[in-house]
Amino acid sequence: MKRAIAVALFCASAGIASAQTINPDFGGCYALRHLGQVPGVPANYGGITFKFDDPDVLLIGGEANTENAAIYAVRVTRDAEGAIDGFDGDAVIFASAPQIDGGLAYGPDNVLFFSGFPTNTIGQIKAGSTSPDKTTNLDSALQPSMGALQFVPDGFPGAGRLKTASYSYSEWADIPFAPDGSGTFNFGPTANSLIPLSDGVIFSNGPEGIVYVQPGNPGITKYSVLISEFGSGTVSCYEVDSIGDPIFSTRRELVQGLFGTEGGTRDPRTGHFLFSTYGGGHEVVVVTGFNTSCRPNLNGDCYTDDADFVLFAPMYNILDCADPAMPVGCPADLNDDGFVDDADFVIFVDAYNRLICV
Ligand SMILES: [Ca+2]
Ligand SMILES: [Ca+2]
Ligand SMILES: [Ca+2]
Repeated sequence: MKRAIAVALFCASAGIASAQTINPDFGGCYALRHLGQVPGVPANYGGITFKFDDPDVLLIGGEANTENAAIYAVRVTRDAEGAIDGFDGDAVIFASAPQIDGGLAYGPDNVLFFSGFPTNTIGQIKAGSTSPDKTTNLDSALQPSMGALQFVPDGFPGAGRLKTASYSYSEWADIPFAPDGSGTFNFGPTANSLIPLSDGVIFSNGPEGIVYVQPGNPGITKYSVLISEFGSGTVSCYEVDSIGDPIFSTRRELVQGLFGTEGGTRDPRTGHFLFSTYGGGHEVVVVTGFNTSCRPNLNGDCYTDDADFVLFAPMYNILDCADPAMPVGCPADLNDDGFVDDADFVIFVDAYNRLICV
Protein backbone atom coordinates (compact mmCIF):
# COMPACT_ATOMS: atom_id res chain seq x y z
CA MET A 1 0.00 0.00 0.00
CA LYS A 2 1.24 3.44 -0.84
CA ARG A 3 0.24 6.43 1.20
CA ALA A 4 0.36 9.93 -0.11
CA ILE A 5 2.61 12.26 1.76
CA ALA A 6 0.84 15.47 2.48
CA VAL A 7 3.32 18.19 1.73
CA ALA A 8 2.78 21.50 3.39
CA LEU A 9 4.05 24.21 1.11
CA PHE A 10 4.64 27.64 2.48
CA CYS A 11 5.36 30.47 0.14
CA ALA A 12 5.41 34.21 0.38
CA SER A 13 1.98 35.71 -0.02
CA ALA A 14 3.00 37.49 -3.21
CA GLY A 15 5.08 34.59 -4.51
CA ILE A 16 4.30 31.81 -6.95
CA ALA A 17 4.20 28.21 -5.85
CA SER A 18 7.36 26.63 -7.20
CA ALA A 19 6.57 22.99 -6.45
CA GLN A 20 3.74 20.75 -7.49
CA THR A 21 1.63 19.62 -4.59
CA ILE A 22 -1.61 17.89 -3.78
CA ASN A 23 -3.96 19.97 -1.66
CA PRO A 24 -4.03 18.21 1.76
CA ASP A 25 -7.69 19.21 2.15
CA PHE A 26 -8.48 16.18 -0.03
CA GLY A 27 -7.43 13.86 2.81
CA GLY A 28 -3.84 12.92 2.06
CA CYS A 29 -4.75 9.88 -0.09
CA TYR A 30 -3.51 11.18 -3.43
CA ALA A 31 0.05 11.24 -4.76
CA LEU A 32 1.72 12.63 -7.89
CA ARG A 33 3.67 10.25 -10.08
CA HIS A 34 5.66 11.92 -12.87
CA LEU A 35 5.96 9.72 -15.96
CA GLY A 36 8.15 12.22 -17.80
CA GLN A 37 8.08 12.78 -21.53
CA VAL A 38 6.42 10.28 -23.85
CA PRO A 39 9.09 8.81 -26.17
CA GLY A 40 8.41 9.74 -29.77
CA VAL A 41 5.81 12.43 -29.14
CA PRO A 42 6.93 15.89 -30.28
CA ALA A 43 6.21 18.84 -27.99
CA ASN A 44 3.94 20.47 -27.12
CA TYR A 45 1.47 17.98 -25.69
CA GLY A 46 -2.28 18.22 -26.14
CA GLY A 47 -5.19 16.16 -24.85
CA ILE A 48 -4.96 12.57 -23.64
CA THR A 49 -7.31 9.59 -23.47
CA PHE A 50 -7.14 5.80 -23.56
CA LYS A 51 -7.88 3.83 -26.73
CA PHE A 52 -11.48 2.68 -26.53
CA ASP A 53 -10.64 -1.01 -26.97
CA ASP A 54 -7.32 -1.18 -25.10
CA PRO A 55 -6.97 0.17 -21.54
CA ASP A 56 -3.18 -0.03 -21.79
CA VAL A 57 -2.79 2.24 -24.83
CA LEU A 58 -2.64 5.96 -24.14
CA LEU A 59 -3.47 8.42 -26.93
CA ILE A 60 -1.88 11.88 -26.68
CA GLY A 61 -1.72 14.95 -28.87
CA GLY A 62 1.72 16.05 -30.14
CA GLU A 63 2.76 19.36 -31.73
CA ALA A 64 -0.42 20.68 -30.21
CA ASN A 65 -2.08 23.79 -31.64
CA THR A 66 -0.25 23.48 -34.99
CA GLU A 67 -1.26 22.36 -38.47
CA ASN A 68 1.09 19.39 -38.10
CA ALA A 69 -0.44 18.20 -34.86
CA ALA A 70 -1.23 14.52 -34.50
CA ILE A 71 -2.51 12.00 -32.00
CA TYR A 72 0.11 9.46 -30.93
CA ALA A 73 -0.40 6.03 -29.37
CA VAL A 74 1.88 4.58 -26.70
CA ARG A 75 1.57 1.48 -24.55
CA VAL A 76 1.81 2.08 -20.79
CA THR A 77 3.60 -0.10 -18.24
CA ARG A 78 2.25 -0.89 -14.79
CA ASP A 79 3.71 -1.66 -11.37
CA ALA A 80 2.81 -4.66 -9.20
CA GLU A 81 -0.28 -2.85 -7.93
CA GLY A 82 -1.49 -2.09 -11.45
CA ALA A 83 -0.70 1.62 -11.36
CA ILE A 84 0.82 3.13 -14.49
CA ASP A 85 4.55 3.71 -14.05
CA GLY A 86 5.93 4.40 -17.52
CA PHE A 87 5.82 3.83 -21.27
CA ASP A 88 6.75 0.77 -23.32
CA GLY A 89 8.79 1.95 -26.29
CA ASP A 90 8.19 4.80 -28.68
CA ALA A 91 4.80 6.23 -29.50
CA VAL A 92 3.49 5.86 -33.05
CA ILE A 93 1.23 8.20 -34.99
CA PHE A 94 -2.40 7.20 -34.53
CA ALA A 95 -4.11 9.93 -36.58
CA SER A 96 -3.48 13.45 -37.74
CA ALA A 97 -5.28 16.04 -35.62
CA PRO A 98 -4.57 19.60 -36.81
CA GLN A 99 -4.67 22.24 -34.06
CA ILE A 100 -5.44 19.68 -31.33
CA ASP A 101 -5.70 21.29 -27.90
CA GLY A 102 -6.56 19.94 -24.44
CA GLY A 103 -9.73 18.05 -25.42
CA LEU A 104 -9.52 14.43 -26.63
CA ALA A 105 -12.33 11.99 -25.86
CA TYR A 106 -14.37 9.16 -27.32
CA GLY A 107 -18.04 9.80 -28.02
CA PRO A 108 -20.89 7.71 -29.41
CA ASP A 109 -19.93 4.86 -31.78
CA ASN A 110 -16.31 5.21 -30.60
CA VAL A 111 -15.81 8.31 -32.69
CA LEU A 112 -12.76 10.15 -31.34
CA PHE A 113 -13.41 13.88 -30.77
CA PHE A 114 -10.74 16.54 -30.29
CA SER A 115 -10.78 20.27 -29.67
CA GLY A 116 -8.83 22.63 -31.90
CA PHE A 117 -7.11 25.86 -30.80
CA PRO A 118 -7.19 28.69 -31.80
CA THR A 119 -9.58 27.54 -34.54
CA ASN A 120 -12.40 26.82 -32.03
CA THR A 121 -13.09 23.55 -33.81
CA ILE A 122 -14.12 20.02 -32.96
CA GLY A 123 -12.50 17.32 -35.08
CA GLN A 124 -14.02 13.85 -35.37
CA ILE A 125 -12.09 10.69 -36.21
CA LYS A 126 -14.08 7.52 -36.88
CA ALA A 127 -12.72 4.20 -35.64
CA GLY A 128 -10.07 3.10 -38.14
CA SER A 129 -9.52 6.53 -39.69
CA THR A 130 -6.08 8.12 -39.61
CA SER A 131 -7.22 11.70 -40.17
CA PRO A 132 -10.29 13.71 -39.18
CA ASP A 133 -13.46 12.68 -40.99
CA LYS A 134 -15.07 15.98 -40.08
CA THR A 135 -14.02 19.32 -38.57
CA THR A 136 -16.59 21.84 -37.34
CA ASN A 137 -16.16 25.42 -36.17
CA LEU A 138 -18.17 26.25 -33.03
CA ASP A 139 -18.03 30.05 -32.99
CA SER A 140 -21.84 30.24 -32.90
CA ALA A 141 -22.00 28.20 -29.70
CA LEU A 142 -18.85 29.09 -27.79
CA GLN A 143 -16.53 32.10 -27.49
CA PRO A 144 -13.30 31.30 -29.34
CA SER A 145 -11.40 29.41 -28.63
CA MET A 146 -11.60 25.97 -27.11
CA GLY A 147 -9.96 24.52 -25.01
CA ALA A 148 -11.44 21.42 -23.70
CA LEU A 149 -14.10 18.82 -24.48
CA GLN A 150 -15.49 15.72 -22.79
CA PHE A 151 -18.54 13.45 -22.78
CA VAL A 152 -20.22 12.85 -19.41
CA PRO A 153 -19.64 9.18 -18.51
CA ASP A 154 -22.38 6.66 -17.75
CA GLY A 155 -23.69 6.85 -14.20
CA PHE A 156 -23.10 10.59 -13.82
CA PRO A 157 -25.69 13.40 -13.87
CA GLY A 158 -26.04 14.40 -17.52
CA ALA A 159 -24.56 11.11 -18.80
CA GLY A 160 -23.85 11.22 -22.53
CA ARG A 161 -23.91 15.02 -22.85
CA LEU A 162 -21.07 16.84 -24.62
CA LYS A 163 -19.20 19.49 -22.64
CA THR A 164 -16.66 21.95 -23.98
CA ALA A 165 -14.87 24.93 -22.52
CA SER A 166 -13.38 28.03 -24.07
CA TYR A 167 -9.78 28.42 -22.99
CA SER A 168 -9.68 32.06 -23.98
CA TYR A 169 -12.83 33.04 -22.09
CA SER A 170 -12.73 30.49 -19.26
CA GLU A 171 -16.31 29.59 -20.14
CA TRP A 172 -17.89 26.12 -20.04
CA ALA A 173 -20.59 25.05 -22.51
CA ASP A 174 -22.99 22.16 -22.91
CA ILE A 175 -23.20 21.57 -26.66
CA PRO A 176 -26.11 19.81 -28.40
CA PHE A 177 -25.14 17.22 -30.98
CA ALA A 178 -26.87 14.73 -33.26
CA PRO A 179 -25.84 12.10 -35.83
CA ASP A 180 -25.28 13.54 -39.32
CA GLY A 181 -26.00 10.28 -41.15
CA SER A 182 -22.36 9.75 -42.11
CA GLY A 183 -21.10 8.22 -38.89
CA THR A 184 -20.12 11.60 -37.47
CA PHE A 185 -22.07 14.34 -35.71
CA ASN A 186 -23.46 17.87 -36.10
CA PHE A 187 -23.30 20.44 -33.29
CA GLY A 188 -25.16 23.44 -31.99
CA PRO A 189 -25.91 25.99 -33.23
CA THR A 190 -26.14 27.38 -29.68
CA ALA A 191 -25.07 26.02 -26.31
CA ASN A 192 -27.61 24.50 -23.91
CA SER A 193 -25.79 26.18 -21.04
CA LEU A 194 -22.87 28.56 -20.59
CA ILE A 195 -21.05 28.54 -17.25
CA PRO A 196 -18.29 31.04 -16.39
CA LEU A 197 -15.19 29.28 -15.05
CA SER A 198 -13.71 32.44 -13.64
CA ASP A 199 -14.83 35.17 -11.31
CA GLY A 200 -15.06 37.73 -14.09
CA VAL A 201 -11.45 37.97 -15.16
CA ILE A 202 -11.10 36.83 -18.76
CA PHE A 203 -8.21 34.42 -19.33
CA SER A 204 -7.99 33.49 -15.68
CA ASN A 205 -8.32 29.74 -15.24
CA GLY A 206 -7.88 28.65 -18.87
CA PRO A 207 -9.65 25.26 -18.94
CA GLU A 208 -7.85 22.57 -21.00
CA GLY A 209 -8.93 19.14 -19.73
CA ILE A 210 -12.22 17.83 -18.32
CA VAL A 211 -12.46 14.63 -16.26
CA TYR A 212 -15.45 13.40 -14.23
CA VAL A 213 -14.95 11.78 -10.81
CA GLN A 214 -17.56 10.02 -8.73
CA PRO A 215 -18.28 10.29 -5.00
CA GLY A 216 -16.37 7.78 -2.88
CA ASN A 217 -13.05 9.07 -4.15
CA PRO A 218 -11.04 10.63 -1.33
CA GLY A 219 -12.18 14.16 -0.54
CA ILE A 220 -15.07 13.89 -3.01
CA THR A 221 -18.55 13.22 -1.65
CA LYS A 222 -20.59 14.45 -4.64
CA TYR A 223 -20.43 13.89 -8.41
CA SER A 224 -17.67 16.21 -9.53
CA VAL A 225 -15.48 17.23 -12.43
CA LEU A 226 -11.74 17.87 -12.49
CA ILE A 227 -10.62 20.63 -14.82
CA SER A 228 -7.00 21.04 -15.91
CA GLU A 229 -6.52 24.79 -15.69
CA PHE A 230 -3.59 26.09 -17.71
CA GLY A 231 -4.09 29.70 -16.69
CA SER A 232 -4.00 29.11 -12.96
CA GLY A 233 -1.51 26.22 -13.01
CA THR A 234 -3.89 23.90 -11.21
CA VAL A 235 -6.19 20.94 -11.49
CA SER A 236 -9.41 22.05 -9.85
CA CYS A 237 -12.39 20.06 -8.62
CA TYR A 238 -15.98 21.27 -8.99
CA GLU A 239 -19.22 19.64 -7.89
CA VAL A 240 -21.61 19.24 -10.84
CA ASP A 241 -25.31 20.04 -11.24
CA SER A 242 -28.11 17.84 -12.62
CA ILE A 243 -26.76 17.95 -16.21
CA GLY A 244 -23.10 17.59 -15.29
CA ASP A 245 -22.12 21.26 -15.44
CA PRO A 246 -19.64 22.55 -12.85
CA ILE A 247 -20.87 24.69 -9.96
CA PHE A 248 -18.27 27.45 -9.87
CA SER A 249 -18.76 28.29 -6.18
CA THR A 250 -17.57 24.77 -5.25
CA ARG A 251 -14.15 25.18 -6.92
CA ARG A 252 -11.33 23.56 -4.94
CA GLU A 253 -7.76 23.19 -6.18
CA LEU A 254 -6.62 19.55 -6.11
CA VAL A 255 -3.16 19.95 -7.66
CA GLN A 256 -1.32 23.24 -7.34
CA GLY A 257 1.91 24.75 -8.60
CA LEU A 258 1.71 23.36 -12.14
CA PHE A 259 2.98 24.89 -15.37
CA GLY A 260 1.02 24.35 -18.58
CA THR A 261 -1.68 22.01 -17.26
CA GLU A 262 -3.21 20.48 -20.39
CA GLY A 263 -5.51 17.52 -21.13
CA GLY A 264 -6.84 14.98 -18.67
CA THR A 265 -8.23 11.45 -18.54
CA ARG A 266 -8.64 8.48 -16.20
CA ASP A 267 -6.90 5.13 -16.27
CA PRO A 268 -9.68 2.67 -17.22
CA ARG A 269 -8.15 -0.02 -15.00
CA THR A 270 -7.52 1.87 -11.76
CA GLY A 271 -9.51 5.08 -12.04
CA HIS A 272 -6.32 7.08 -11.48
CA PHE A 273 -6.29 10.58 -12.98
CA LEU A 274 -3.72 11.51 -15.63
CA PHE A 275 -2.94 14.86 -17.18
CA SER A 276 -0.47 16.21 -19.71
CA THR A 277 1.47 19.44 -19.63
CA TYR A 278 2.07 21.85 -22.51
CA GLY A 279 5.43 23.58 -22.52
CA GLY A 280 7.76 23.58 -19.55
CA GLY A 281 8.55 19.96 -18.82
CA HIS A 282 5.91 18.69 -21.27
CA GLU A 283 5.17 15.40 -19.60
CA VAL A 284 2.41 13.10 -18.38
CA VAL A 285 1.58 13.00 -14.67
CA VAL A 286 -0.50 10.38 -12.85
CA VAL A 287 -2.45 11.21 -9.70
CA THR A 288 -2.82 7.92 -7.80
CA GLY A 289 -5.40 7.43 -5.07
CA PHE A 290 -8.53 7.64 -7.23
CA ASN A 291 -10.71 4.54 -7.54
CA THR A 292 -13.16 3.24 -10.12
CA SER A 293 -16.02 2.73 -7.66
CA CYS A 294 -16.13 3.16 -3.90
CA ARG A 295 -19.42 4.80 -3.00
CA PRO A 296 -19.52 3.08 0.43
CA ASN A 297 -16.74 5.50 1.39
CA LEU A 298 -19.42 7.92 2.49
CA ASN A 299 -17.22 10.44 4.30
CA GLY A 300 -14.71 10.77 1.45
CA ASP A 301 -11.56 9.86 3.37
CA CYS A 302 -9.09 7.15 2.31
CA TYR A 303 -10.97 4.13 3.72
CA THR A 304 -14.31 2.40 4.06
CA ASP A 305 -14.50 1.78 7.79
CA ASP A 306 -16.51 2.33 10.97
CA ALA A 307 -16.74 6.07 10.34
CA ASP A 308 -18.69 5.30 7.17
CA PHE A 309 -20.88 2.74 8.94
CA VAL A 310 -21.89 5.44 11.40
CA LEU A 311 -23.24 7.38 8.38
CA PHE A 312 -24.72 4.31 6.68
CA ALA A 313 -26.69 2.91 9.65
CA PRO A 314 -29.18 5.75 10.17
CA MET A 315 -29.96 5.85 6.43
CA TYR A 316 -30.56 2.09 6.53
CA ASN A 317 -33.01 2.67 9.37
CA ILE A 318 -34.86 5.40 7.45
CA LEU A 319 -35.00 3.07 4.40
CA ASP A 320 -36.93 5.19 1.86
CA CYS A 321 -34.92 7.80 -0.08
CA ALA A 322 -38.13 9.83 -0.39
CA ASP A 323 -38.45 10.11 3.40
CA PRO A 324 -37.90 13.77 4.40
CA ALA A 325 -35.57 12.55 7.14
CA MET A 326 -33.18 11.02 4.58
CA PRO A 327 -29.97 13.01 3.98
CA VAL A 328 -29.94 14.90 0.68
CA GLY A 329 -29.05 12.70 -2.27
CA CYS A 330 -29.64 9.46 -0.32
CA PRO A 331 -25.91 8.66 -0.52
CA ALA A 332 -26.24 5.22 1.13
CA ASP A 333 -28.51 4.00 -1.70
CA LEU A 334 -25.53 2.34 -3.30
CA ASN A 335 -27.48 0.59 -6.07
CA ASP A 336 -29.70 3.58 -6.91
CA ASP A 337 -33.04 1.81 -6.43
CA GLY A 338 -34.57 4.42 -4.11
CA PHE A 339 -34.13 2.51 -0.87
CA VAL A 340 -31.32 1.88 1.61
CA ASP A 341 -31.80 -1.77 2.41
CA ASP A 342 -30.05 -5.13 2.63
CA ALA A 343 -28.89 -4.95 -0.99
CA ASP A 344 -26.97 -1.79 -0.16
CA PHE A 345 -25.67 -3.33 3.06
CA VAL A 346 -24.13 -6.18 1.04
CA ILE A 347 -22.34 -3.63 -1.16
CA PHE A 348 -21.24 -1.72 1.92
CA VAL A 349 -19.85 -4.80 3.69
CA ASP A 350 -17.82 -5.79 0.64
CA ALA A 351 -16.09 -2.41 0.59
CA TYR A 352 -15.76 -2.43 4.40
CA ASN A 353 -13.95 -5.76 4.27
CA ARG A 354 -11.53 -4.42 1.67
CA LEU A 355 -11.01 -1.21 3.70
CA ILE A 356 -8.95 0.52 1.03
CA CYS A 357 -10.72 1.61 -2.14
CA VAL A 358 -8.65 0.58 -5.12
CA1 LIG B 1 -4.04 24.60 -24.91
CA1 LIG C 1 -14.48 6.54 4.67
CA1 LIG D 1 -30.62 0.68 -2.62
